[in-house]
Amino acid sequence: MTLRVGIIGAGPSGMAQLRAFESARKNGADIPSIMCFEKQDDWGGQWNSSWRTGLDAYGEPVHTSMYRHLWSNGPKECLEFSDYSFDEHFGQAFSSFPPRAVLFDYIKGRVEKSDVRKYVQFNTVARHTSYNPATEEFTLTVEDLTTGTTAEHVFDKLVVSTGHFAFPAVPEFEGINSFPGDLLHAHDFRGAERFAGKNLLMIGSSYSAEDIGMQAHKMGAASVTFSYRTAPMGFDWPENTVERSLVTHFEGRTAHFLDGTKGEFDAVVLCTGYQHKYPFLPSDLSLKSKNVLYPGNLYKGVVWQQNTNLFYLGAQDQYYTFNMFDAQAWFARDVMTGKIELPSQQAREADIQLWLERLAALPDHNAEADFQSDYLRELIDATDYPPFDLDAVSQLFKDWMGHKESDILGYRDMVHRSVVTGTMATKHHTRWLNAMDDSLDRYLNGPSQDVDTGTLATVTEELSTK
Ligand code: FAD
Ligand code: NA7
Repeated sequence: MTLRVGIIGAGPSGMAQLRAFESARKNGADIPSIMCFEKQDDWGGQWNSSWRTGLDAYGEPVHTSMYRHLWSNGPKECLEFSDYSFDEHFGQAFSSFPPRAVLFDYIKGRVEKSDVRKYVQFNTVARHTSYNPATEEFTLTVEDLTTGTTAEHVFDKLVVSTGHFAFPAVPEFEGINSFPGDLLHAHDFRGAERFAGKNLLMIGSSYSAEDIGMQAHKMGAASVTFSYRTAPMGFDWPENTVERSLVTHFEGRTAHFLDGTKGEFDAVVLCTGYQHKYPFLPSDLSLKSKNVLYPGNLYKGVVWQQNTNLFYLGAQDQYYTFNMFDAQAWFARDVMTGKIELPSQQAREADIQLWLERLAALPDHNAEADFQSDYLRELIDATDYPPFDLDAVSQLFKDWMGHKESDILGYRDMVHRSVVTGTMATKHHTRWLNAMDDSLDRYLNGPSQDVDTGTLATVTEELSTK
């Protein structure tokens, strides 16, 4: 009987799984019967952003945490698909840190050309899963959100690619209940225009805090204060930006910090990360993890230890993104089809422990980038995913982190070379700090496109950098 594969989620990870099977089919392999379920009305996951917060039109939790004015926070050359380059998709060179719409277009382009949309049922949410060990079958209950109709599907293999930046982690702080200003989690942040002229407090010290804080600065916030739990980010911040220790409590608009200082704020953004949450899975199949580079219980970061018919994609914290999901999807595909034979449970456990020990000993961010590069190397070596120079990408990550150290507002103006095509990115026509129109057209076609909508300052900046 043909193998039956179910894929939950059609974000970049689920799209990678579809592409992996399509690539095998093109190479002459018989591929399984595939069904993919996506709760939104389009694919792209986080990149398919929305103005909505809270619940969507069907009363489902809004998935995306992305916002207007989001530009790639790492060089595009670090996430490029090795089987579908930026050159192939866009036919022109451009800068290294494109806005969301450009990357959304890129990831969609590859799967649109692969004719895999037919496998995806959109507006369909995974509700419940059960596994029958006797028959080794999953029964997945899904709901068509447009009709409210549920259906059951039976699969031999199940791929969980629902992401892990959609369910916010929201801690409690004494007195926060009475804070009279704007109060939100990063998940519900959609744009920093509302913070112009405001004194803003960001709790957290990772990507969301840094980027939303600098978005607010870009949009004219009066001040930005970061509050860290473990360690400050330590960047050379612009004026009116400071880092403080953790908030101990609030009194009205006043936040008190552990170091005894205090400040008055108009708005608070909780940039306190996300929870791994898989409400459609029973607890014995559900990954419990913090946001780490190597979650335990997944062999090669992909295969569920106690049930090797279950696969997770993209469950790691991410230096690499799209190309890592590819490497994982190719690996998962080959395990599913038997091309890769799994070692014993004990050997798999020993392998997981080796990675966890190495993770625990990583001294700094540079070592983390090398760690994830080595992880990709293992996956890619095991499959026919087109290899690319992982050491060169690791160096790109290190260069990028160095640029952030020297200029947190200017690192997105730097350019990097593709390891896939050798193409050097071109300097963007507008410095990130002055770029207010994030559309694909304006990004690719330049300032002349929006003279009538851009501010005078923006146009002047564009002309002076030409
Ligand atoms: P997701 O993109 O989260 O996609 C998961 C999909 O599963 C979604 O389409 C969702 O609707 C669907 N789904 C969820 N639950 C169900 C269900 N029960 N039933 C059916 N479907 C379901 N990466 C970068 O490379 N560069 C960046 O600049 C960058 N910026 C980021 C900024 C933010 C604010 C966030 C949150 C992430 C950012 N990332 C960035 C990382 C991003 O997570 C990855 O690029 C990528 O989107 C992860 O893909 P995924 O498919 O694993 O998960
Ligand atoms: P991350 O990278 O998981 O970081 C979460 C941050 O939140 C981190 O600095 C944590 O501090 C902090 N945190 C968590 N819980 C608390 C509490 N209780 N109090 C104070 N601070 C806390 O999430 P991000 O949202 O920044 O990034 C996720 C993705 O979105 C990422 O891939 C980006 O590309 C965009 P810690 O250092 O653990 O003490």
